Amino acid sequence: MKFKKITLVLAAVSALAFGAQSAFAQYDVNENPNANNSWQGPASDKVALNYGVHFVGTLSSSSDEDWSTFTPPNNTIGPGSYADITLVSPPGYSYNLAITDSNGGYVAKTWLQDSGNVAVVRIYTEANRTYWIGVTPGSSISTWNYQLTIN
Ligand SMILES: [Ca+2]
Ligand SMILES: [Ca+2]
Repeated sequence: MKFKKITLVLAAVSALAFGAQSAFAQYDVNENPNANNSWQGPASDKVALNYGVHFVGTLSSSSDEDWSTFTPPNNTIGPGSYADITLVSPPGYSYNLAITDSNGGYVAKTWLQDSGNVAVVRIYTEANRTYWIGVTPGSSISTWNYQLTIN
């Protein structure tokens, strides 16, 4: 993620003021297995991801889809601002990583890596926009967790 200097200063001040509450802190969030986080499920059942969040989930069946939302904070938006989204599937598996807007529309993305169980895509971020990020089964699923992160 690219910052302007002023944004970095603001982030540092914010980190001092709010400590672990900073938007840039690293922390883990586990999927709620009882939530309907399919694409069609209610937005309230989707975890709101942010920079620095490690979302950990499991594809529990070949029809399970896990969708999260990502609304880039306004202080991270600027010319050329972007987010790199990383999906680490269980070893030996390669789950699908999908990114849409809230209407299911296409979001332009660049593949930075797609090898083995690691996929990384870059999207250019815009103000006041929510992205939907989906992890869906590939050809087979594992009982192991996958991890989704945004940097
Ligand atoms: Ca799941
Ligand atoms: Ca699900």
